[in-house]
Amino acid sequence: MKISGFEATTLAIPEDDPLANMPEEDGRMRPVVILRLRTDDGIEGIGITFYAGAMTGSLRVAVEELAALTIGEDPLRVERIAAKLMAGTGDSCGPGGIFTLAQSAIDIALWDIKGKALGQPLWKLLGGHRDRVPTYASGALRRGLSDDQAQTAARRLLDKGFTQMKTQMALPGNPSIRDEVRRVACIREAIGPDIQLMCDINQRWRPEQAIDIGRRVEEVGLFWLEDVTRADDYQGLARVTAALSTPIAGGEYLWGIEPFRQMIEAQSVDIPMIDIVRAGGVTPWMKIAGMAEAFNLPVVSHVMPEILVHLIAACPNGLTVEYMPWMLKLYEETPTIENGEMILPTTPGLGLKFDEAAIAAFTV
Ligand code: SMN
Ligand code: MG
Repeated sequence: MKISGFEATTLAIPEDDPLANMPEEDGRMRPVVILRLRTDDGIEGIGITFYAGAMTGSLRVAVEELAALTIGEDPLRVERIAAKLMAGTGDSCGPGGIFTLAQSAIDIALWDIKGKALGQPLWKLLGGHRDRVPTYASGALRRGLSDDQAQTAARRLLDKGFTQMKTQMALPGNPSIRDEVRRVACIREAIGPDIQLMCDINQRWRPEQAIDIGRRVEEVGLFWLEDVTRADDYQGLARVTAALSTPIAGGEYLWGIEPFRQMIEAQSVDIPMIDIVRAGGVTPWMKIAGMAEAFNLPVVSHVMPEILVHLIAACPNGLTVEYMPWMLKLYEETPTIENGEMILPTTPGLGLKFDEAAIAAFTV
C-alpha cells in the first residue's frame, strides 16, 4: 500500500457552546485545516490541524507541501515518514510552529489509514487499555459569563449528565481576589460537592498570584487548576505545584516531546495535558504519555474529544477526556457519553466520517 494523493481544505467553524447554550461571545469562528490522505488501495485517512489564526492559509499550504513528500510512501511506516518530513524541511524547521501543526494533520491521517487497513479502531492499536473513559464538559463555563450565567450553564451541564466540568478564573477586567474566589465558589454551590470541577487560568497569573488565589480556593475542592502561569516558566509552575494541595495541570501550550521532559523533571505539574496538534500528532502524543507514566503521572487530553478519546483510552495513565465540542459538527457521528463516560467506537481507525454537507458549509 502506498500513499497516492491528498486534499487539504480550510474551514471556519463556529466556537459556539452546544453544551450549555450560553456562548460568551456570539459569532466567534475558529479556522481549521482538514486533510484527506489517500492510498492506492482506496483507503482515505482524515487529519485535522489548527492554531494558526490569520496564518491558516499558510498552514494549509504547509500541510500540502508536507503531504506531497508522503506520496509513494508506505502509510504504515509512520516514523519513516516523520523523518522524511523533518529532512524535507532541512532538519531545522521544527519541532514547533507551522511545521509541527502541519505534521500533526499528516500523522493523524496516517494512524486513521493504519486502523482502516488493519480493521481495528485506533484505541486498540495504541494499547486498548479501556473501552470507556471519563470525560468533562469544557467550553461552557467561560470567564466572560456573569456569576448567574455561569451557575445556569453549570446546571445545564448537570442536566446533560456530566459529572466533571471545567470553568475559568483570571476573570476579564480587573477582578479582585474576592471576585475570582466567588466565581469558583458559586459554581461549586450550583453543582454540589460531588461533581469534579476543573479551572483553567490560561497562563494569565503570576506564580505568586496563583499561590495566593490557589490557597484561597483549596476549600472549594478543585479537581485541578490549569495553566496557572506561563507554560515555559517551569520553575514558577513548580513553586505553585509545591505550594498547593490542589493538583496543577498544564502542557497544552508545549511543542513536541522534549519540553515535557523539562516540565516533568522540574516537577512543574501534577497532571500533564497533551495537545495533539502542538505535540505533532498521535505518535509523539503517545510517547509523551509514556514518559509521564514512567514518572507516575496521569495525562489528560486537550480539545477534539472525538479523536483524543482513542489516546486516553489506549494508555493506562489516561485520566479524563476534555469534551470540547467545537469540532463535533464536522462528522456524521461522534462517540456517545453514558454516565459521564465516553464510549469508544468499534469502527476502524478514528471511526469518524466527515459530514460532507457540514464541510461544504464551513469551507472558506
Ligand atoms: C483552550 C485553549 C485553546 C483552545 C481551546 C481551549 C483551553 C482548554 O485552554 O484547555 O480548554
Ligand atoms: Mg486549557
